[in-house]
Amino acid sequence: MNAYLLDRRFEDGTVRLRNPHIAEMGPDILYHIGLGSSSHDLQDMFSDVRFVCMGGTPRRMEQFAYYIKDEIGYKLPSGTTLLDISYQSYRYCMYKVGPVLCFSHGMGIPSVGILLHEVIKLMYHAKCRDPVFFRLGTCGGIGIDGGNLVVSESAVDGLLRPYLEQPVLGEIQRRPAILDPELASDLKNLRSDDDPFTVTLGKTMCTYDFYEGQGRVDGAFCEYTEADKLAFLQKIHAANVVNMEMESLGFAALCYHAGVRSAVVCVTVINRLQGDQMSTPKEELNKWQEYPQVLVARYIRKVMGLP
Ligand code: R2B
Repeated sequence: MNAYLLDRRFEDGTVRLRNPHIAEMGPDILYHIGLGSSSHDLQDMFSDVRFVCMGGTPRRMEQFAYYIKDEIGYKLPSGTTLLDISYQSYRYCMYKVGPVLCFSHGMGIPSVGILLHEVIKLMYHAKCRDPVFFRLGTCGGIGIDGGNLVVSESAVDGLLRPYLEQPVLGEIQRRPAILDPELASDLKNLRSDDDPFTVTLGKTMCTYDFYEGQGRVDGAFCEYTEADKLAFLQKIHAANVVNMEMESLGFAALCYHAGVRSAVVCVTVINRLQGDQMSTPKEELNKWQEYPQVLVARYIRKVMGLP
């Protein structure tokens, strides 16, 4: 078994829930994704899922669902379109394309965390085997120009600490934010020489805020200088931080705790050593946001044995 997983899941690859209450409970309502263990036959609907792909916005993830459909040659019955399975929740979107589940996760650790609790339980109820989770996102590069990919080798918080902290019952709970190193290196190796992007493997700083939390000087408030900001960015760059975003710490910590292999692939939309403002034209940004999808689709095709 993959060393990263240790004994956190069952021998047959199904998800071992680290919550004794769920088995004792009656129906389990997956409130934010509009599903439930008694209202839906989750095993029938989802047991074939092998890849769970998440990204910030519903539009991008709908687009990814159609892209992966073509990439894996998944045929929809004629005259039909993909349906947002979670449309009743009005929180996250969710599309199923054969063995691939696509979700939007919103912005920040709390949003991705709520989704992960419910998707991990979904994997458990559906008895999915060996699911692999991906976050496909955007980020600020540290020393990397816009339009390039970063595959996170690990996630750290704004103090360079490699774990997720949150108060639970009045005490601080700490969970290590560990990503699967083998998966990260497989993804990096899938870059081809014709690609318009580079792929860097490195540490990702995950923050609780986009403005002051990432040392920007263009928020509504700022109590430091441009020089202070650059000194901080250079300091974290020297500690091998190559990008900044707002979900990887929660994503890595919860997937690792659940015994689910996971990877974070983000496209840089700005080089933070050169500025803060997002001035790249929309069309170019849209093009760049397809790059994580290209790499993850290649991985999925490879695992599925597609040419
Ligand atoms: C990247 O982009 C969003 C902020 O604009 C946030 O979700 C992130 O991590």
